[in-house]
Amino acid sequence: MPQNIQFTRTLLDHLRSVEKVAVLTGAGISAESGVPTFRGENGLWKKYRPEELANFDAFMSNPSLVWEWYNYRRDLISGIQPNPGHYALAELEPMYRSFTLITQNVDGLHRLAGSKHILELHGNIMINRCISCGTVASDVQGPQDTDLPHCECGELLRPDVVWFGESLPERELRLAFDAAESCDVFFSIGTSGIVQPAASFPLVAKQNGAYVVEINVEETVLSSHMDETVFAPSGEVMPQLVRRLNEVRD
Ligand code: BJW
Ligand code: ZN
Repeated sequence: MPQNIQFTRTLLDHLRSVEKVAVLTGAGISAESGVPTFRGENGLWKKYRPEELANFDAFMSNPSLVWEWYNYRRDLISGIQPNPGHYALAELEPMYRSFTLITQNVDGLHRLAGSKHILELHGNIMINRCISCGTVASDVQGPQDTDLPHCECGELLRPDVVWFGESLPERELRLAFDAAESCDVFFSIGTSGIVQPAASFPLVAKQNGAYVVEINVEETVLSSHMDETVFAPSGEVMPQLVRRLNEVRD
């Protein structure tokens, strides 16, 4: 039975009057769909930390291992659905003149839930890209048994995601900074706030005068910077928030 979430009058009043909302999501928003988060108790895959697998050197020194991780995650993601947290964000979007959904997730669940203005900061796990010529392959097939997938140019294909030490896509990064700088309310949902540059967006929003809200099941390194924190699962919090906003002003 979902708990009854209390929102402050300040937050509800803001959300009923402002025009620009920006949201940053992380792995936690997909947790209730069954996608494991990166960090924390269930965050490890075969005892590897994400930092050990999500980098180019790891891929080049053991592409089979890294492909095994991505294939495991692709299989998992292809069998799951968005949860009420994703759907509530899609419902929130048309209520505002400007609504930007910045996601660190590569699972595509926001799009599946119906969100439109999405910035995928870390790419999309279902797409392959050549490590040499950059050709993007829409064929989502990973390696079969021991065969590694190759581009027509002969080089290895990799998942089209952003690994540690790599630049984020330029357009998405610029639009995300713009949204953080110009929004009236900023939500940080289901992210540990450890990975840069995404983790800086809530702080940028706050420095520029936004009302900043965190939704997470536990405290994070960002919590103390927030105007408001709600410590409960996003799949419970977000639908209740949208319901409150749709109620006649009391
Ligand atoms: C719930 C919940 C529920 C659970 N409801 N909540 C400045 C300072 C220090 C270091 C750096 C810096 N700038 C750059 C760096 C280096 C690096 C970095 O940040 N390192 C840190 C570890 C310190 N950053 C980079 O390298 C980035 N590139 C870059 O900056 O380029 C410029 C540059 C290049 C070279 C040198 C310097 C600069 C790229 C980062 C790429 C991250 N990639 C990954 C993998 C993507 C592909 C894939 O999916 O495989 O992205 S790593 C992984 O972490 C993934 C995630 O998107 C990302 C963030 O994780 P997230 O989403 O926060 O998940 P968790 O698991 O950490 O947290 C889940 C949260 O949910 C928890 O808080 C739970 O409590 C909560 N939760 N259930 C609500 N039901
Ligand atoms: Zn190629």
